[in-house]
Amino acid sequence: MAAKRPSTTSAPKKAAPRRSAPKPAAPSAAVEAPTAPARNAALPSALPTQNSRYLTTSQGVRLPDTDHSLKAGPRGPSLLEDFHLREKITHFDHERIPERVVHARGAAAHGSFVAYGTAASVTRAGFLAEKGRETPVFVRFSTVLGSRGSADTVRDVRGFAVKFYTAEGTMDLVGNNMPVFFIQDGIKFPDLIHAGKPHPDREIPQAQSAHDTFWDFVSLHTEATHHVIWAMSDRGIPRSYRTMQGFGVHTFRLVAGDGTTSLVKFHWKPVAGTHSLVWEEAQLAAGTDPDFHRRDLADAIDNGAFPQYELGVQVLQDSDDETFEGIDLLDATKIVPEELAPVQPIGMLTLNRNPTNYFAETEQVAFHTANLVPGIEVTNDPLMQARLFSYLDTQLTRLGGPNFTQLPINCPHAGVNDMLRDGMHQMAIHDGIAPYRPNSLDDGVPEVAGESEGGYVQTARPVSGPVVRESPTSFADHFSQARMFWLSMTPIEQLHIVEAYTIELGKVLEKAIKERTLGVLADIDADLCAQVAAGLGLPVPSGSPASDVVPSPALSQIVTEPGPIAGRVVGVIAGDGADLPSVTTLRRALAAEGAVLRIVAATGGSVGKGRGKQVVDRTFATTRSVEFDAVLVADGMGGLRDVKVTVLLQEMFRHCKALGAWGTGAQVLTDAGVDIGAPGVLIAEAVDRTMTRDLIAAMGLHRAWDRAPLVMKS
Ligand code: HDE
Repeated sequence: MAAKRPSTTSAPKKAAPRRSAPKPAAPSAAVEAPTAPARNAALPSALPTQNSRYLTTSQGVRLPDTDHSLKAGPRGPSLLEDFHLREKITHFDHERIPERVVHARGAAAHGSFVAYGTAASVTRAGFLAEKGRETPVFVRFSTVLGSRGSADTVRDVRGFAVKFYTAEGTMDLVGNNMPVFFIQDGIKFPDLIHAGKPHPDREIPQAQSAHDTFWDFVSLHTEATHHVIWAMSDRGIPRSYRTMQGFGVHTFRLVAGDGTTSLVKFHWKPVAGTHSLVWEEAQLAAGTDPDFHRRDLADAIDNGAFPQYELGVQVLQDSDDETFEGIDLLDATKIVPEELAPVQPIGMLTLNRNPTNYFAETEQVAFHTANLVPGIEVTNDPLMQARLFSYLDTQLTRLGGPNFTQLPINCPHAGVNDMLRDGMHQMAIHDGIAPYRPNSLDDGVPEVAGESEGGYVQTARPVSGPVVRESPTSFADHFSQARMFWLSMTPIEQLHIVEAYTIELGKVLEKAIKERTLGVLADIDADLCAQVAAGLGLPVPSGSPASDVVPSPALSQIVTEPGPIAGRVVGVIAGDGADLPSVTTLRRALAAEGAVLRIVAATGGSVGKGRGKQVVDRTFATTRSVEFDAVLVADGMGGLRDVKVTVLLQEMFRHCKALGAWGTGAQVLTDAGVDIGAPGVLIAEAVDRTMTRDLIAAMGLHRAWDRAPLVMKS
């Protein structure tokens, strides 16, 4: 008999359990408790997959060894009868599912939505209308073009998809962080995405629009012009998912209790304000921390700085021509300026829990634009109509069959009795013998529900017209709202737009595509066109921009009053000789605002001695300026010379972020070539009330844009 081999895997040291660690049932020599309690209380079911203390096969057979395959002798071949080896490897081989065709890269969080009750006059959807009603939600943010492993901070549109688990059934609001779209008719979506994705020959570039096929398509297809200028603006590089607006994009039809209908546009407004990165930061982050947005979201929630977004609606009259002030409400390339129709707040979304398992929740969540509840209906927007087909269809491939609504993350919280049966991965054990209607054998159940019983009864809307492949003539204006967007920007935002077009087109190889795009820009604005042409070294074409465009100041992101700083991060450069008691004072003041302080030092471990000792969060080698919203140098660091610190401080300065020092720390700024008299550079003798107040205010403004001319000069 072969001697029992000792395991070569040494027992791991016990680490402190993570919040999401599995909690196995109490050990028992013989029979264990049949099921563990569901760990994820918000999900209606959690299968018993981790309810044994012992390692088992998927059939529940306990295993003595998972490090050695079964072999004919220690040096012999592996045996086919090793069911554990075969199961382990086979399952591993099938661990991946197809990534989403678009929006593959995402991050998500659980939370809840609380209605203000203000929507009661326009919709009978209880989760919007009933004051104080709290509805669980799952929200997934994403980029559009990149693959699952691509960087977060690329220039792109961001997805903002919200699943409301309402008592009347699941409602999905699958929106973006920009209120318009590149195309007016869903039939063009494959063309748009084929143009935006990497070139099919070499599969480059990844997660970028700065390449020939994208600009070829959008310059030939001018209805994209409005969305493209949004993507080239600061909106294309958000600071955080927490600081991003969201939009339903399409016009929806809301139905009130008395049957009256209105047309609405949905808006999510982040309580933390709408803020962006600057381009150099976005690029640095893509390299130094490709998970920048994913990490920021998870960290903020872990730190208790729960991201919040207020839901609002622009309510417009449901008229025969579905038009408001000359704006065709079925055209997804148009917005309704907030100055013409104010956004009326109807509820608050709070994200307060990170997913337990990325694959089970964030990857397997299946949004669908046709997931609607009574009181919310679609319109004839031809972009929206195509989406009503696409999302269910895509889930069939991505999730391997029609039963994906049984996955815990996709399970409605409302009662279900759907008569859908069988299919791949059927997890339910349905009762009864009559999954059809009418039946008498299962007591006539399920019954159908009329409007008064909460049934989804579509508003009877008249439809008529010849069968044609045509767009309404009102869809023909492709430039006036792009011009409105341009004219609504402040000078610094306009500068960023010019830079973005110049960089993107600078990466296009075909001269004809650049020239054609300049022709498009000329129809937006002569100045914009001239500046981009100058950057590209090409002649300036003439255009005919619309003359009667009124700007919409609500489109600008620049704030003049400080906003909240919850979730923001302050780096303090410190060392053994630093004034650490003041670091503690500062940490407390920031914590009171929901912000986090991180000590940055030459080496890891801790700084200081005895009771004043503080843990080092980052070293000069492991951090980069993108991690911080503000950086301060502590008193006592006067003699510090380190090229990485110099780069860090220069980047903070260049990106117009708050930076400063107290006491001798100011010397480090001067040594790094930072102009300590520049806007947003805070120099103080000591950490006192004035200093912390100024720091909080500077971060609340997001950037010291007044510094921009100095930065450009240098
Ligand atoms: Fe999507 N879109 N889309 N889309 N979309 C998908 O569905 C599609 C459109 C949006 O986090 C896919 O489950 C078509 C507009 C988001 O899981 C797919 C058309 C808007 C997400 C699909 C559009 C969006 C998707 C890929 C033109 C903003 C990610 C995987 C008719 C209002 C949701 C999937 C998540 C995902 C199709 C246009 C937003 C292929 C055909 C307009 C946020 O079904």
